[in-house]
Amino acid sequence: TPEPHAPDIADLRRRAAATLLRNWRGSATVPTTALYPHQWSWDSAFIAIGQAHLGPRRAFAELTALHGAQWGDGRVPQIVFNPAVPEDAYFPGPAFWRPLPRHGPPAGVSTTGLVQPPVHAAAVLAIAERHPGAATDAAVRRLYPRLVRSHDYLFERRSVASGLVGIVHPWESGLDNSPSWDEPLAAVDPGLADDITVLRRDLRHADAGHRPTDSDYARYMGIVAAYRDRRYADDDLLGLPFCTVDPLFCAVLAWSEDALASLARRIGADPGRHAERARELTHQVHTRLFDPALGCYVALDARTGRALRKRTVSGLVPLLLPGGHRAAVLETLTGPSFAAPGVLGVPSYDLTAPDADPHRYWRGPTWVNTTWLLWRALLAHGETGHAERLAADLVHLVSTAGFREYFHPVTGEGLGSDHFSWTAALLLDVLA
Ligand code: 9WN
Repeated sequence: TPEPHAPDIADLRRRAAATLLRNWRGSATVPTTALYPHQWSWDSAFIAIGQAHLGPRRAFAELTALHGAQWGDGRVPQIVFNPAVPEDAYFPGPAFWRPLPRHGPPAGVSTTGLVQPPVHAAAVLAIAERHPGAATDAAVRRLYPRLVRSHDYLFERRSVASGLVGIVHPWESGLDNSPSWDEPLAAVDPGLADDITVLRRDLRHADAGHRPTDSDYARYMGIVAAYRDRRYADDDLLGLPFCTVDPLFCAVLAWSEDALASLARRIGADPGRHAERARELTHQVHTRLFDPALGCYVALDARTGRALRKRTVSGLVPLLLPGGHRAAVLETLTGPSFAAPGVLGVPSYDLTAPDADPHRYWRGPTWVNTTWLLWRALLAHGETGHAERLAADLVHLVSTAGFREYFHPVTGEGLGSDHFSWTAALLLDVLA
């Protein structure tokens, strides 16, 4: 018999599945209804990993829908806009991103011009491993060329700092207002500064103290406008107002490139090029982004060449990769910055830093997706004790506060939106 306060796991699983069903829109899933009413790129990868526990059909459908919006140049867009949703339901909506270039999405499809961390090939491998068989092989055969083109885009068009892969907007990191971006953002001209509060839709659905600031948003818009005015061309990345190298983005790309090698083997394609690319990027991350004094990896400002020396959760994610500075990162992950007594999950930022804010988005709160990535990394290295602690924390957070977007890392208070898809999806994976 369970203890009186032990979470009811079967009930949690049912509620997680109900959350995914509630957010399903016929061919893909929204991250949550009011705040994010369209399809997001890396959300869909995490969602597919959870859907795979309910069956392969929607898991593959989610990623097929996303790749249906793939650009002519191979990029998989950060947001695929749902044409049935009003323009002003989300800011910045589809009109702000236009005109989209000739190398943009298929005719009639509206998207942003940015990307997000490429978790997708790893997600496809996770679905395939859970549901082996002829139908899965057929689905993998259809998705594989699209995944390859999206990775080719990143390796070829986004190559910066000789051998690393760059991002051109904080939104591309997925960790939008991470302290790592404070320095490069301070040098960006704010666009639209005057009307930003009026334009922002997020503030209608979430507490302003839990979101990025107006000053962040003004700069986000300035960067988008500059990229849009060049028609999203990538031939002079350092001439854009923002261009950085992010440890999470690069580590996830190397991890997913390795997943592409496994997918290639399954369908009789050549895994060699993928294995080689994964190895080379892994080597670059380990040798160029590690900061021994901080005990973690750090981002790089590609425009100035400066290391962005902040201890964020992004800098722990290279633990997903083979080799590297495993012992040091493990010490940081389990030490006072991220795991002081009473801390739940992995906070998004070093809680001992003077500028940590445990309520504000990616500047302190615990998120399920980044905690999940580290849970996977710990399991891969046989660190089962630490992995089990993270899994138990996630179950505790969700069973007490609900399927929230993020959580106060100490009190466990639920923050941001509710009924959040990747929280539900990844909990299903942790409980499997
Ligand atoms: C901008 C959808 C997305 C996540 C990001 C998260 C947040 C968007 C926003 O929501 O960003 O992409 O409007 O704040 O930071 O990681 O993919 O859930």
